[in-house]
Amino acid sequence: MITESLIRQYENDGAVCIKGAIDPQTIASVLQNLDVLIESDNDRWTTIRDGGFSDRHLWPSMPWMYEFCATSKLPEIVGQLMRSSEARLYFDHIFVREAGTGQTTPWHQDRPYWPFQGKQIASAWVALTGCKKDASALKFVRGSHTAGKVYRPIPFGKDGGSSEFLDQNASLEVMPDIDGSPNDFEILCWDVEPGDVIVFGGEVIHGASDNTGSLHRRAALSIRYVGDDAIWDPREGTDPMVNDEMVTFRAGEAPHDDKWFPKVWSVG
Ligand SMILES: O=C(O)CCC(=O)C(=O)O
Repeated sequence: MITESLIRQYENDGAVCIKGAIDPQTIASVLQNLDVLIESDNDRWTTIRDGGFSDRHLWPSMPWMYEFCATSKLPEIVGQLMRSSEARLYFDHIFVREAGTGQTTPWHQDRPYWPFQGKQIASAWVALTGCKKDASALKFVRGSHTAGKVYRPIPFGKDGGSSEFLDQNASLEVMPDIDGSPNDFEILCWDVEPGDVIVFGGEVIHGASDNTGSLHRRAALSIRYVGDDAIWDPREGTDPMVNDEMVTFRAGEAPHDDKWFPKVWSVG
């Protein structure tokens, strides 16, 4: 499935779309589990905005999620695209946007939110429903990962601490106004069907538009993996979901701890 030309495209653009990477039965089963979650416990959602839900890091407590992250084709796809000899699971991240909602995902890079340094850090964003370029599709600033810039992360969650979070990252450059300067940025975006997978690196700028133009819920599952060059860097203000107290390695070391970062794929 992963050719040399696709790897080069990933390296140049920062993101690639692989059509039909996950089979329909698997998608149906993930959607079923997701429906149970949405119906069962509204309080658990870490971001509740108008018509949008998000939750993450379910794999340690939900076997169905671990099975999907660890035994589907995803870790191999991501590992090969990163040219890594192994892939370790970091976390799963659900993004649901109801029909008609004006909620967007602002432009951002992922790696600045996470306690890691490294280039071999990537996400596999799995379309659980279809979506169109003009309604909540994921979009990227093509090649933005090659500029060597780390922009200031902005808080997404409903939990407090936003101003502290902003202070901790105040030294970083503010994200440019991408929508306001369309001639300065080349945008990469795909219409997707259930089972299509977009793989993108931790430093490419990405976001998603609202779902006002759609009559359907948009649901996606983004699975984060780390590869050979990932180094633990638990800086202030990074996501505390897995923190320094929990792991068996120290800052500057590779995250070789099978409890929190299980090795889910390796070459050969
Ligand atoms: O699906 C979305 O709206 C956002 C996805 C995203 O930002 C990510 O997976 O890092």
